Amino acid sequence: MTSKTLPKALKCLPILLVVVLAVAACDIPFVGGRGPAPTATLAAVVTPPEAPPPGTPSPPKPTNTPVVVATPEGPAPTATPTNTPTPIATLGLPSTALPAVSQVEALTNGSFEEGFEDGVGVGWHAFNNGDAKFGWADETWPALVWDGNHAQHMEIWDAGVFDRYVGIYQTVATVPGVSYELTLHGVIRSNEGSAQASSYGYRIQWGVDYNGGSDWQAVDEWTDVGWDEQPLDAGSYTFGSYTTTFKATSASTTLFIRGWKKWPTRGSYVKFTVDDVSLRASSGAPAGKMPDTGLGIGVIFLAGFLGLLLILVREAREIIAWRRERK
Ligand SMILES: [Ca+2]
Repeated sequence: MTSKTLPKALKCLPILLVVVLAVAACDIPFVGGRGPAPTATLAAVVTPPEAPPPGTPSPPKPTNTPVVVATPEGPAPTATPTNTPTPIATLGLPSTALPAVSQVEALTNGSFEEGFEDGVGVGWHAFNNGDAKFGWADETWPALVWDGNHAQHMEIWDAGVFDRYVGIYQTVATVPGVSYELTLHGVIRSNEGSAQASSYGYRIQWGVDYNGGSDWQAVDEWTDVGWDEQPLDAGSYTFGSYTTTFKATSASTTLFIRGWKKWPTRGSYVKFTVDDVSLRASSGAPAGKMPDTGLGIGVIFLAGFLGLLLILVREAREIIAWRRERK
């Protein structure tokens, strides 16, 4: 070590100290520090009703006029409904490869306030499996509207065979690998008036075609939303609310919602109401920004701080060596 080393080292020291002090003075979210913990608790939270509960209108009769479609020669049911729990998407650490995803509503007319065509909400399509009579309508009875002034009404009657389905679906643009939160609200009404009386004969389920297809019978898994039926003319109703998440696997995903009449009871009538259906990205990141977990910034500054310490140690050793050399 020569005598020229010392001025260089001493010249660097103040700068390094200033940098270290500046880093220490900043409120930097180091890992394990005082920054807020990541909050990835988006899965399977039942949304509390925000809209006022259905009122008690009179007279207690629905005012909708369903569009009837009789299809006596429909194919035999091939779907095997299951009531297995909904697969909940896993929420891991943010990935640098995660695409920018808008958290705006993916569905069109999910609240059914944007009009109907032939009884089906604009943006949605209808389906059924025949061998019964089916109807869709613009529900405007306040007791059966969750938000706004309209809801989607669907019904089945004159069913002489098992497992009749009536439903709606919509295909939306999605981002592969991103989790989406599905929310819906609704009511099931029947002649029998209760799940016990009908032997759980009427259910609402949802399913997804992860490739954006329109064939409801190609859906691999249907999930029950857990709502039990209520009397046809109760006057006021308790809305069911349901929230879950699933992960998109392609750029196009189709959401199916169906009402299910299990038993061949021709004299039994079932009416399904669905409203405020929502599908939003639940793990997306605003464009150009990583999720704010504090992890990335903390690691960067921690690495910088350790680098500065190494430089200081090295300079100190050089000073000691220089002093020994002078002696
Ligand atoms: Ca509505």
